[in-house]
Amino acid sequence: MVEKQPIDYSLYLVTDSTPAILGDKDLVSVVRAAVEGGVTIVQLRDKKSDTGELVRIAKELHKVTKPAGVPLLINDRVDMALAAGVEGVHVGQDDLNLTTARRLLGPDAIIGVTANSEKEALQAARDGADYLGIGTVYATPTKENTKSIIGTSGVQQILTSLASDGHDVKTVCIGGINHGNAQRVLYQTASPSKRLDGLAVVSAIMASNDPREAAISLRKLIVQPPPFATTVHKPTLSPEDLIVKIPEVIKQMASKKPLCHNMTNLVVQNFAANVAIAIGSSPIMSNNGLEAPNLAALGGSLVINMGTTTPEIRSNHLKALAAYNAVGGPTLLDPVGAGATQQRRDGVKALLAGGYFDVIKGNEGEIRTASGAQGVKQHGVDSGASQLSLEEKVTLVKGTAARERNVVLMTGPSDVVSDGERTFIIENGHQLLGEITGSGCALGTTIASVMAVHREDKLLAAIAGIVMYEIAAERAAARQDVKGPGTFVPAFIDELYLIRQESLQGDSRWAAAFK
Ligand code: 3NM
Ligand code: MG
Repeated sequence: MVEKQPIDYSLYLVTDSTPAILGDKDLVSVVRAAVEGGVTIVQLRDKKSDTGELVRIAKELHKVTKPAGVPLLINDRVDMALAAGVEGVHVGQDDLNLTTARRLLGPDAIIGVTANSEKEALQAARDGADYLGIGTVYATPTKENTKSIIGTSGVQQILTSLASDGHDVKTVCIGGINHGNAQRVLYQTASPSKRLDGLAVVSAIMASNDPREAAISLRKLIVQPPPFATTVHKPTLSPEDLIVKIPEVIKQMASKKPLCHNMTNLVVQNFAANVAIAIGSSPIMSNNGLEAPNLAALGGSLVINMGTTTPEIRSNHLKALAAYNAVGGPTLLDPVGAGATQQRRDGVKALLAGGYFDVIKGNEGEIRTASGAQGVKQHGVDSGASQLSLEEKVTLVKGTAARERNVVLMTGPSDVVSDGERTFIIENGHQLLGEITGSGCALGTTIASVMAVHREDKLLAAIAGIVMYEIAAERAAARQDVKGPGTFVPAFIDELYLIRQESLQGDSRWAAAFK
């Protein structure tokens, strides 16, 4: 048997001739420009034209794609692929089935299938699809009545299940992919066992005024990892290692005084800013997304705290997230009260779909909601009674971190933190932290401050932040003059400051209280 020529799926253009997307541009000219710009495969998708017209368009496009060595496929219509003599077809779940299409087109034709679920993907792979178009990733106005929106996590799940079923079928994903999310989608969809071979786009190229440039810049994005990608091997960390490394990392932070940009709620602005100063970072409290690009350029980190939510604040959060993601500035999400209201549930979804967070930090209800659990009931912003065993927490935190390819921290009497591979349970802290407002929020500020200087191992940065914070709380609570929450707050800020000073002087004994 002759092996098929390998096909490059990295930038897959799906055409659209509707005025809303193509505008008054000429379809053939747009495809020519896109091919010049580097699209590697093209699908003619036209749900409106008559058969004769469609065959004519296909032949025109083929004159552009064929000399460039770019395969041309036709959506749905096997008859037209045969009539126009193009390289293959793409069939949806409601179209002609794959086996019939294969029989009609022969073994050399490229046949792709739309897959929305693990079941559809496995079936198509078993039936011999050349590639799968996995989606819909994000809601998109380009396609009416799309099935479920599966996000990057849904794509990752499908890839994992294809790999465990032993398929090496090629894969692209589709739906709402653009220049702003291309790198992140490739990064976050990758499972340890299988990654996408490319991205399929309609409007990112077809609706562009400069389709050639749109294709060139997408190609550039696709071939390199996003600026926030963790590329280093993740070293194993023993508790003994941590006792040595934590004070070093804190010293590194306090001596560099990084900027920590907080988009936080009305209640904790002042407290979080004081905590930042005490630990040795430089806080800026700004909820204006328009100034985030300037701030991100200063090399600091970003905290997005959902404690105060309005539609306007959400749009500022998304702007700032994009600005920090673009330069690889570390970002932390604190999904305050995520399970309490529909607004907040939608908010956390929109933020996770809208950008990358290096760390997601929250209490049990918040992390469960962020992980996609249904029916989490939170009364206000407090965690409420715990519903998960420690074992279940570990599974959830680890799984969510692997899915998002980041660090997830669930705070509580035992804090559980994981990067999907390495998981720690931290037993430091004091119950007085639960008696004051904003202690969780300012922990986010602390972790983000550490991450701003220690980017090579974000799990270690997160652990260093937690441990510094919670040991300071233990030391404050142990003071003779601390009688309750009121006297605890100033003592706590003092202890954070003292731990910073000790670390700067190379005195690392404080970290021995780590447990
Ligand atoms: N198929 P844009 S989504 C053609 O989910 C198509 O199967 C989809 O357009 C699917 O890149 C889609 O403009 C449209 O978001 C994608
Ligand atoms: Mg179809």
